[in-house]
Amino acid sequence: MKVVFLGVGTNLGNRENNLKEAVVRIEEYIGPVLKSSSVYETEPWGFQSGDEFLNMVVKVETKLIPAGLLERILMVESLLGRVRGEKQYSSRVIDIDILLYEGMVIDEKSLKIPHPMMHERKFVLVPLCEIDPELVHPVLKQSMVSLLKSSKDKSKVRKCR
Ligand code: PH2
Ligand code: MG
Ligand code: MG
Repeated sequence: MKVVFLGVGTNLGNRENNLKEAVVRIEEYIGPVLKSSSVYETEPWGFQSGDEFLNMVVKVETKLIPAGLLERILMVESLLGRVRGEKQYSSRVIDIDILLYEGMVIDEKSLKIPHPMMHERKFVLVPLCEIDPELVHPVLKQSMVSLLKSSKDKSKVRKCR
């Protein structure tokens, strides 16, 4: 069994419901959720939109290898109604990202682990710190709490439940 951290985000439709549905489908298709963070309302990062996000992080146990995990994530995203456009960033009903997979480092075109931008994003670091502040980034060799302290991200991240 492997332990993975997934970032979950939504800024369209019934956001609370989208998160709940995502967690149910993660348990069904990926593995048991060992821990989940609070839900945070966060400003769109990297693009302009009036639709704020709800973000959370879950710690999941899984038998899946990284490629299989990615496949299941894409399946769960489309099950929840995700349609992918051409733009790099746009509003979406659900986004599930692999943040960390054990201490593994993968740098392939279709799959990069750790998530290449996780350390720059408060909407990831704040919930990660809530679950496991001492968790060490396998490339940067710094804990989540130290990454958060040195983060330059000024965007708003507010705990809502
Ligand atoms: N996801 C993005 C781009 N920007 N901003 C926030 N606040 N939350 C997200 O989940 C998010 C984002 C790309 O996946
Ligand atoms: Mg994302
Ligand atoms: Mg994604």
